[in-house]
Amino acid sequence: MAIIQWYPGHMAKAIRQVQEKLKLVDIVFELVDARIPESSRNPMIQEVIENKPHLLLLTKADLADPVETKEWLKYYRQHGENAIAIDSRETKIEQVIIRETNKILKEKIQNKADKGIISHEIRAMCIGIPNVGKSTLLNHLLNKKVAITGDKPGVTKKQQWLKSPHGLSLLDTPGILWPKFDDQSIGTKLAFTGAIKENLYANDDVALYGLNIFRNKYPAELLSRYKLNEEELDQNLPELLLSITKKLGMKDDYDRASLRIMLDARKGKLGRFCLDFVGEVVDEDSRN
Ligand SMILES: Nc1nc2c(ncn2[C@@H]2O[C@H](COP(=O)(O)OP(=O)(O)OP(=O)(O)O)[C@@H](O)[C@H]2O)c(=O)[nH]1
Ligand SMILES: [Mg+2]
Repeated sequence: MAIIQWYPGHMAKAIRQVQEKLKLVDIVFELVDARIPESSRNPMIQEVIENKPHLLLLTKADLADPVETKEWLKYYRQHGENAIAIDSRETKIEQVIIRETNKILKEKIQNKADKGIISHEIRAMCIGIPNVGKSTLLNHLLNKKVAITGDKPGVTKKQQWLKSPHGLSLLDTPGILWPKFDDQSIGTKLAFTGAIKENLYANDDVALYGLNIFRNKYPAELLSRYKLNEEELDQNLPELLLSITKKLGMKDDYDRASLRIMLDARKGKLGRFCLDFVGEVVDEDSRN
């Protein structure tokens, strides 16, 4: 498997900028991808925001395996986190987020009120890995399209404050990836779901990794989308990829087929899926 590794200077700068702005905000909205909630959680971000009230938002929940999402929410809540699953493009999402924010900040708001400080403004910072839906969510909270969004990582280049009609002041931030991954599979999952720039990984490595999970967890989707039979599905992984390449009419261009598989998955054409499973994390916990 090719090594996915980088350390773009602007990521370090982005972390520094988050640190600088933290004291200005009441709450942090930490966005993770519901398909890979753990793998898309940046440990550097977690370290920086440790002592801040914070709401964990599992975005792209419309694309994630709903059974697994439920498990993840249970898991996070058991670990004392405020977590909800959302589709950032949903128009009604602002009501849910404002309700949760008020719940989390209730004590703080009350303390201020007791001191005679009545403020209707809540300042929040949106952070997370690239392409997780930060700017999309902000646009919905603001009821207008002010933040630039795009279906590729690295769209937002710098921080900007935006004001919502509901008394929320929001800080949009560029996506932050961490410099290297302890576990190579984390980088591969991030690549598969679209958080990493395309030129940083080999399509076939990433597609093969995803195919393996789909074959185990979501075989019906693979069978029907690529018109495979059970025998073809049971071949070793490179052979399975070649079979799919042929079925797609791409002869032996498995690189192109690999890209197609990833795009199909990202667009939901292979059904709703997860690549992180609560069971695996729990197993690790019990080993420690
Ligand atoms: N299906 C689905 N798509 C979403 C959701 N949230 C965002 N998207 C799409 O994901 C893509 C990335 O969204 P952005 O809001 O630009 O992501 P970002 O986190 O601001 O990305 P960077 O600025 O690159 O860090 C866009 O094509 C959005 O339409 C969601 O909840 N569900
Ligand atoms: Mg953005």
